[in-house]
Amino acid sequence: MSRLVVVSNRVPLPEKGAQAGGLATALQPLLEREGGVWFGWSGTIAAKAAEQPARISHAGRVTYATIDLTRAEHDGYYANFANGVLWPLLHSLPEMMRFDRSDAETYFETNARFADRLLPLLQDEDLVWVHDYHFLPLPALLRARGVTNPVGFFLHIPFPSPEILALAPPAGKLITALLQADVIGFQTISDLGNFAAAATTFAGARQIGAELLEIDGRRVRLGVFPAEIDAPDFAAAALRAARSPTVERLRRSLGGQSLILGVDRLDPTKGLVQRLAGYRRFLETETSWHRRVVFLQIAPVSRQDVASYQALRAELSQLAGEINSECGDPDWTPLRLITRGGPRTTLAGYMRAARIGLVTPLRDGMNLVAKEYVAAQDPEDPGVLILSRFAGAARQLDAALLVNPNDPDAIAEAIARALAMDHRERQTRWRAMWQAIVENSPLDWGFGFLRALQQGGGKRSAHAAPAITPRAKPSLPVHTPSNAIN
Ligand code: GDG
Repeated sequence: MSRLVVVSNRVPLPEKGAQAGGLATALQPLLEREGGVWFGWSGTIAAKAAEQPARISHAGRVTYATIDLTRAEHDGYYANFANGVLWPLLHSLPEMMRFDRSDAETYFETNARFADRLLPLLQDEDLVWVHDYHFLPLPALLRARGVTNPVGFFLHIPFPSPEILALAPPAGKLITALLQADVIGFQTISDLGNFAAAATTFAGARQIGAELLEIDGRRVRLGVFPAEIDAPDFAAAALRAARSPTVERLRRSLGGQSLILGVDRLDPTKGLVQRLAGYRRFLETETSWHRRVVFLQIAPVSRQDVASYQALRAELSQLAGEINSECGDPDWTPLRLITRGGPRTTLAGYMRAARIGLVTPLRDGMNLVAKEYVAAQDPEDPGVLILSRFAGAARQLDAALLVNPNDPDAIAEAIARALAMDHRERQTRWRAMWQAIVENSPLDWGFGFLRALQQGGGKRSAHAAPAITPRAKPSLPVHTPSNAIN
């Protein structure tokens, strides 16, 4: 069987503990089961980083290989270009972008250093799977170093229209470099369509099939691979956690009030400012709900080395203070904002305790929290998911209350509607959403991509890559909506 080599900016090193973030949630089950190499940034900045080889450690069947970044690499590649230009642009939020040509240069140079450090770790039969916007040029940089292995790329975040992409000066260079991958995967069909349009516009590719491009006589396969969670497993974790002292404490603190819950990395794309405005509008217009409802927003700080993220944290704290001081009462605090993360299982228990899951990103590749909220519900008495129509997850979870996250009135109305929703409608909506996620898993997602890579890749290799065959699915307990969590 081929060895899997995953490349992602952040690597969930076991000694660092669980971190908030969808990429690790999606990938970890596959790596832990199949084994392989996980290569990326250590999370450390070091003056001598450029001279060091990759640091290797092992846990279970996974070999972790990480490199440090210099301060200049961190600032130019990671903070300024990946997170200050590509992240907002790919989320179609160009007003947040701050472009500087020297950052773009550092981004390409740092990608080249990642390629240099990865090269000695690669073996002939490896399947190389590169992840996300930090590494758009990596496929070309690996080819330039003679790598003939199948190289796949998956984008966890959305892909914008060519007009928006064009706002970043190196758009053509980025797309041309990425097209050196054999298979390029997206969360939704519209991301794929936007990419195909960009590839023809900026890189001279020709679309020869719905999911097939041709460039320089080579074929590049595109595909849609929506990121998934293990819903039965998460449901079981939520049921267990619901009985834990931590979740019991939260429940007691509510004193019978209905819980509205948000769980998001503290990130401008998650629509937290607009969400708080929507909740405030709800409190102003629906006074009969005062003292009967509490909104808990868990927003673990993320990318605090990026200035705009620090500013967002301060803005949210201020908005939360205003909501509580202006809409609250001496005996009632309508909003709890927590910027610390917690164990994923505890979050599962909180989700089960929540009457409403409020998931309103301005735009999101997929949004696994939405799927987790559905999985965590009690089938006999499920809560209501309020979901942004601009999250990739809205395509599968269209039985949620779908809202435009830019419209505080729409969020306020959806909250009022969800709180008033009768049991029958809650159950009907929940069952439809459960059906949409229960048959999928992160393993199927991963194997689906790797199968495509095996079929689409390997053509440059002198010898074909041996087949990667998914083993039998792990023996999950049999779950149906009625027996899943009882
Ligand atoms: C990117 C894309 C795409 C949250 N807080 C804590 C914690 N979490 C976990 C959640 C969930 C994950 O992090 C967040 O995943 P999302 O998908 O919601 O969002 P991103 O981090 O932006 O993920 C996204 C995803 O990649 C996968 O392709 O869906 O669109 O932006 O699993 O439960 N986990 C822990 N502590 C926390 O405090 N342990």
